[in-house]
Amino acid sequence: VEDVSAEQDFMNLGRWLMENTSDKELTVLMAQLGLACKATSRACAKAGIAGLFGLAGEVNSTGDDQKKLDVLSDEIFVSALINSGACAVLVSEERDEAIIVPEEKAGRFCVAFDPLDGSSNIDCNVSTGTIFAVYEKLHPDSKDSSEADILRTGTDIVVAGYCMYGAATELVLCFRSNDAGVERFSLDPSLGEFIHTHTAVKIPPGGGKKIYSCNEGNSCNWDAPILDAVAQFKAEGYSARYVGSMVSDVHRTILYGGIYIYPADKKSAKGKLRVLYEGFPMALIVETAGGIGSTGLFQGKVQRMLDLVPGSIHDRCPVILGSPRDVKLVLSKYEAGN
Ligand code: AHM
Ligand code: MG
Repeated sequence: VEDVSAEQDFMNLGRWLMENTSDKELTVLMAQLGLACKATSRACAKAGIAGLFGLAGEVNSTGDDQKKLDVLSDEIFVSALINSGACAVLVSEERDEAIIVPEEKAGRFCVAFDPLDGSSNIDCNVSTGTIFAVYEKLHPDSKDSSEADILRTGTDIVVAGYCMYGAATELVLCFRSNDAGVERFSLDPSLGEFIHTHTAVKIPPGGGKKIYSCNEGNSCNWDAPILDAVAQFKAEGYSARYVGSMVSDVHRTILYGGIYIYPADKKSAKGKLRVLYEGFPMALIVETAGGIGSTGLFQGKVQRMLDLVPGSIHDRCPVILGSPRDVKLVLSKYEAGN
């Protein structure tokens, strides 16, 4: 019933943006991001037929082998964002350096993005996603732009979002200034439009449908608080669910409740996930939905993730996010250890 009414309402992304943002430049930028998500969705859906599975033969900024679809989706987003005329600085997981947009095409915003997250799932047709964070330049009227415009705390983000390329392609947006909060849009492939389906999404408080999500293959390297917390989840009858694509694992966590953990460990003192285009946008969305996003014990203290200041564009941080009850349980283990 909900789907039918959503369709009859014809609230597509374009109309939703026009009704909910007074900022024309931001509206154009978000429409271009939506278009790039649709192009990436189409590329993922056609990948087998178009010969797009497999490696591109390159290694990206963080040392991972690049897949053909990683490269293609990066080009899609860079081109869409530069041509929006709304961007000054772009940071992509797939590029070592930030892109400073030439003055004739530059605008007020900076975007950090992972164009196709969950690379290990590309070739076996398991869900992947795009994650992005939009900032406004420190000095919007200045012609000068640099990495400093984007190396800022997560609390400065203007819009955070992700797009999941799953059984359906779904776009989730969170405008910091919008009262509604976390908004869901579903791609209707026959219309080629994102249709608004849910407003003000809230995460369950936790402890209901009990799910913990982490790569337990790394547990031999975890610290005692993470081991204790996961042992307690199991003792309380939690189910394990782990896709290995952050977008899917976090999307499920927001909708069903539970916890998603990618901690620091003995091998990786900063964890695996990147601050600017993985940790921050997801933490802002989860917090806006009523959840908690933390780093756990990191750089000597237990921190709210959004308060970090990344030191470099590809910086990493540990990620612990989800329902308040479940995240608090993990944090209580750190407190008990102090
Ligand atoms: P990627 O950016 O190279 O795709 O890596 C990020 C992904 C996340 O989507 C996911 O949560 C995590 O890496 C999974 O890592 P692991 O395979 O170590 O469990
Ligand atoms: Mg990634």
